[in-house]
Amino acid sequence: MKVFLVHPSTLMYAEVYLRLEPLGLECIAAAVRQAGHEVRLIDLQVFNHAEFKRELLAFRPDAVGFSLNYLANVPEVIDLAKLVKEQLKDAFVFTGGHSGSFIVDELFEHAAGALDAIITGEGELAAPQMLNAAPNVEGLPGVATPRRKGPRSPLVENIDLIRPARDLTRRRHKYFIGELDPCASIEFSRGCPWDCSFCSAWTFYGRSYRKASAGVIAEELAGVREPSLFIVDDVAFVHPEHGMGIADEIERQKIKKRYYLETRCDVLIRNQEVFARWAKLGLAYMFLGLESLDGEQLKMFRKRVTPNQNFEALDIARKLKIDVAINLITDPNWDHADFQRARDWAAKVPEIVHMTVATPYPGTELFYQNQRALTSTDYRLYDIQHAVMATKLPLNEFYEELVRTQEIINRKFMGWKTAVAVSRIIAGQLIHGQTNFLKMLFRFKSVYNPKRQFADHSQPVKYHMRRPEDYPKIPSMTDVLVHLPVTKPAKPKAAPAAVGAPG
Ligand code: B12
Ligand code: SF4
Repeated sequence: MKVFLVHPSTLMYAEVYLRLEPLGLECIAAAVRQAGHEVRLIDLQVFNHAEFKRELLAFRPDAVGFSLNYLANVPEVIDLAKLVKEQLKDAFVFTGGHSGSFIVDELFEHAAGALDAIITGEGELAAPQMLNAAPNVEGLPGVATPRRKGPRSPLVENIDLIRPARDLTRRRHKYFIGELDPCASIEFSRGCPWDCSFCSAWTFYGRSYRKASAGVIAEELAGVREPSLFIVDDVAFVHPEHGMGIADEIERQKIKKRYYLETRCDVLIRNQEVFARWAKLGLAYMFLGLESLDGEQLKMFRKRVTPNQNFEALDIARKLKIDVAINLITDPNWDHADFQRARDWAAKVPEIVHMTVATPYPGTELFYQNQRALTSTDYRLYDIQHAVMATKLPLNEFYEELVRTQEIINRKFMGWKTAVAVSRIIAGQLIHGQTNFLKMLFRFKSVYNPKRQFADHSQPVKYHMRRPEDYPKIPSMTDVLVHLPVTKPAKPKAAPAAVGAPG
C-alpha cells in the first residue's frame, strides 16, 4: 500500500522560538514501512498546502494519515482530510496523535465522512495492523471508526524497538530551537508517572513510564547528522541510573553534541549529579515548568513541588551553567497587580521566563472538572496563548498585560544587542546556511501582538469544540486514560503514587 503521512502546520506562537521535527510521525512511518508499505511523509511546518496538494496528486496514495497532537490543528486537519477525499475518493483517510485520541466522536462529526478511522494512543502497533487490514478495520485495538471503537491498544513493551525514520523528513535544516540551529529530536523515555491536573501526558500513557536502553540511544545519537538534539521526554532523567548509563555510552563512543531537555524541579534537585555530568557532555539548555510562584496554585495544579523547591532548582541550574527557560501559567483571573508581580520577577531573574495561559484541554482533569465556563469553542485558540475562560480584566487588557510580560524575553534575549553579543555563533551558522536563529531574534513583534490576539476571538468558527457539558456523561479520569499502564502498579521512589514506572 502507498501511505502518505502528514504533519500539520506550526501554531502561531511556536513560530518564534523553535520548529522541530515530527518525531512521532517518523516513528509511525518506520513501523508502517517495516510492515512492507511504501511511505512518504510531508511536514507542513516546512512545506505549504499547495506543495501538499501537488505531492498528494503525484503520489496518489492508498492511505493518508494525519498527525493530530495539537488541538489547535483540528480545523486544518479536518479540512485537509476533506480535500484528500475530494481529490482521491478511494483513499483511506485516518488520524492519530495526542489530542485526537481524546476527542474521537467530535472529530468524526466534523469530518462528515472524510475520516475513515482514528488511531487512539501510540501508533506503532496500531497503525501497521490497521493498514494491513484496511478498509476492514472495525474493532481493531486502538482503532476507532465512525461506527465502532476498538479496545484500548496495548503499549509497546520495549521502546528500544521504536526508532524514527528520519530519512523521510526533508528540509531538515529548518528544524531548530533558539541557538541550537539546526536541531534534531530524540526520545530517551516515554510517558510520565506524575498526574498534574492541567496536563494530558499522563492520561495519554496511563501514567506509565518506559525507558530506551543506553546502547540503543547512543547508537541513534551517533547516527544523527545535526549537531544539536531536543530531548522530547516529558521529564528527563527521572531515574538517575538511566541518565548516567546514557552518559557512559556517549563518553565511550566519543559523541559530541549539544542538548536541550525538559525536566521537573524536584527531579533536578534529586538527581543533580546526573545533570552536572550532562552539562559537561553538552547539555546547554533546560526547560523547567515552574508553572506558578504561588504555593496554593501549585497545589491546585497537583504539581507536587513547593515554590522553595522551584527556587532551589534554579540555583542548581545556575551553578551548573545550564541556561534555563521557565514556564509560568497565567490565570485568566489575573489582574494588573498579578501581571506586575510576574513582570518584576521575570525582569530580575537571569532565566528566560515564558508566560502561557491556563487552558483546559480535553484529556486533562482541568477540562472535565472545570468550574469555570469556556468562553470559546474555537480549537484554534487552544494554543495556551489565548484565554478560553472568562478573564477578570477586559479581554483586550488581559492580552496587553500578557504581551507586556512576555515582552521581557524580547528585551533581555532578542534584538540587535543579543545579535551582536552572539555574532560569532551567528557567523558560524551563516557559513552553513543556517538562518533560523538569526531570524528568530527579530521576530517577536511580528508574532506577539495583543490586538491580533484579541481579534483572533472574532474569527468565524467552522468547527466547534465540545464543552464539558456537551458530553453525554462527564467521564471519570479512569475512562479518560487512552492507555493502561504496561506493568503492574508500583510505587517508585522517584514519583509519588505513580504506576508502571519501574526503577
Ligand atoms: C516535543 C513536544 C513539543 C515539540 C513539538 C515537536 C513536533 N514538531 O511535533 C514543541 C516543543 C515544538 C512543542 C510545542 C508545543 N506544544 Co508540545 N509537546 C511535546 C511533547 C513533550 C512530546 C511530543 C513528542 O514528540 N513525543 C514523542 C513522540 C514519539 O510521540 P508523539 O508525537 O506523541 O507520537 C505518538 C502518538 O501521539 C501517535 N501519533 C502521533 N502522530 C501520529 C500520526 C498518525 C497518523 C498516527 C497513526 C499516530 C500518531 O503515535 C506516535 C508514536 O507512538 C508532548 C507531551 C507528550 N508526552 O506527548 C507535548 C504536547 C503534545 N504539547 C503540548 C502543547 C500545549 C504545545 C504548545 C501549544 C505549547 C506552546 N504554546 O508553546 C506548542 C505547539 C506547537 C505547535 N503545534 O506548533 C501539549 C498538547 C496540548 C494539546 N492537547 O493540544 C502536550 C501534550 C504537552 C502537555 N503535557 O500538555 N511541543
Ligand atoms: S510532570 Fe510534566 S508531563 Fe508529567 S503530568 Fe506534570 S506537567 Fe505533565
